Amino acid sequence: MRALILVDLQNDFCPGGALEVADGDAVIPIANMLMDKFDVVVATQDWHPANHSSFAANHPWRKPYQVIEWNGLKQTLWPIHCVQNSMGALIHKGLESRKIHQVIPKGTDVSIDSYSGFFDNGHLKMTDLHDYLQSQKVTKVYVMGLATDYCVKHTALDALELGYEVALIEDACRGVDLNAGDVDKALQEMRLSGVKMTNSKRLKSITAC
Ligand code: VGL
Ligand code: ZN
Repeated sequence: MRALILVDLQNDFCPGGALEVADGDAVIPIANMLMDKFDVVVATQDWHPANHSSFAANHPWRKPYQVIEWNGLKQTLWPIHCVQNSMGALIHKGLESRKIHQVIPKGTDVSIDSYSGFFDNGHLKMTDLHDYLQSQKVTKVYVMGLATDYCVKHTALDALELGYEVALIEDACRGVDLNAGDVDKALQEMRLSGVKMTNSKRLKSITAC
């Protein structure tokens, strides 16, 4: 079985949101077009408690986008985003969300961030995503969403590590590019690790992926 993984298609990552990704909402119609073509559709949802350690506001004297060491891990500090039950955390209203079979919350633990849909950033705990995909007999995952250089990249790399065949739908991702070149670097890293690159045009022409 093949699964489409929609990464963090949430208001806060779209234009006007707290951690907006340039042109982030442009991938929503692509997701809508692709969902019917997959056996399984899952969506990850960044879902932080208000006191989350990835928020600069929760660290005295720190500003967004500074990098600190936190519990032995490098942590980029972010503006407050995707707080549980807030508007910003909602899946973008343009997404045909009834076609999503399973939503996977992540980043729920105060003390550790979780870019990947599978593991937290320390690879200490798993979300339910792997179990769910296993229960659906998924062997290949197609990854798309926000942001290319953070949650998309880590989700794709962890999927590889867990033994899935992984394809990135390149035109259906947008990145933060905090430092110019970050997105290109992320794409390169994925490619070198074994993630196959594809695009929505190619997938559109086939009835079932
Ligand atoms: C993300 C930064 C912080 C993402 C989530 O979805 O890529 N980036 N939280
Ligand atoms: Zn986050």
